[in-house]
Amino acid sequence: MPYSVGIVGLPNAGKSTIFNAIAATQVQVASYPFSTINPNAAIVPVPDERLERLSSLMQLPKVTPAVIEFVDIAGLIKGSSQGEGLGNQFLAHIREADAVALVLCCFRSGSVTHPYGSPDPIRDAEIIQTELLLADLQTVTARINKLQRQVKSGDHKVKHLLSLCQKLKEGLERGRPARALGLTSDESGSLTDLHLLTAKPALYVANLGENGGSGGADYLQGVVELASGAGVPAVAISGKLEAELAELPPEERVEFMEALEVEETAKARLIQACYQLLGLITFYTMAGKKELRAWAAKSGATAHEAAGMVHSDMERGFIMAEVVSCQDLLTAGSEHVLRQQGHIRQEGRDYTIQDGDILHIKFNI
Ligand SMILES: Nc1nc2c(ncn2[C@@H]2O[C@H](COP(=O)(O)OP(=O)(O)O)[C@@H](O)[C@H]2O)c(=O)[nH]1
Ligand SMILES: [Mg+2]
Repeated sequence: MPYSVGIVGLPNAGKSTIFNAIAATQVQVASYPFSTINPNAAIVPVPDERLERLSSLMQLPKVTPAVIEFVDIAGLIKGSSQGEGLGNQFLAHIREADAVALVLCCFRSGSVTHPYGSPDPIRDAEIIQTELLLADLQTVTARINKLQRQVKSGDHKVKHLLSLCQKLKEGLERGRPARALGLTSDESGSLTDLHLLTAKPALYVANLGENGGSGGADYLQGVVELASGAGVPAVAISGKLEAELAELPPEERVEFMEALEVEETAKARLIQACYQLLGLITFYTMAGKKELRAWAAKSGATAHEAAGMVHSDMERGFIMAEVVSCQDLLTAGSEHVLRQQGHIRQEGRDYTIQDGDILHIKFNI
């Protein structure tokens, strides 16, 4: 399955509007045949300028982008962590996501009611954060109770885990999300089965009105400061405008964007920000000169792991990878020139793939 981002926020923050704008670019990718079953989930291509340039250079019959999944999660309200509203459902869906995008209402509208009176993105972010913290506190407390029963056996590992969970609980009680507690990767690793909501990478999405709207700039400034204080990214988007753009036929969309003097839609920036948030880099393959394909891999993935993403046969029979940087190929203009220039490297299974690598994997069948 592709890496996924859960869209979280208060009711009427504009989650579904943003989701629909993003979902309009949905693609059918053969490897993810179940992508259309859940109407609240969309598998979308990651906007990739390099892929476009490679595509026009190489002219292969088929081009497949890297994808990530977005999930429109039921609205969260005060008390969701205690089962209010659609509490349990929303918690379960966030648990399944690899990262969360927190949508904050930054628009005033006569026709849209705000669940707590009027927009106040800082207060709203706090409500959301509190619910996520409370949900995690429940999870950790339940685990501590279980570990306390087990620790009597004197198992060293259990003891260690118990003290880690206690440290985690103290942090959560102080209002600190798990991701901000400075856990080592070993510590985080031993807590993965808790699926902590506040351990997931998060970003703030400021949903602005169509033309900034009244107070929009102030709201945005508040969100930007909040995000930088919390060490998370912030992205501004006008959900309604993006949803309207997404409905236009492509030619009209271009005209519209030119009129607005925007080159890249906020939607594209949001998808790219989520891609980075997930810790993903892109590598490319050109299978049998038939398909140019971009793949999303975790930063730090090895050539052998990349081979496994492409095909299990390649993973099993891996011999080596011929590696070219996408930039070198675009500059040289052809593989032939690259070869002459000696820009094609041969790398072994433990090679750490770099963003923009083009891999040609050699393997035994
Ligand atoms: N004026 C304005 N209305 C918006 C904007 N974004 C969403 N809305 C409206 O707010 C209402 C709730 O949006 P929706 O996406 O369903 O919110 P959700 O509950 O978070 O999924 C809908 O009527 C949207 O049309 C915006 O940027 N400006
Ligand atoms: Mg909705």
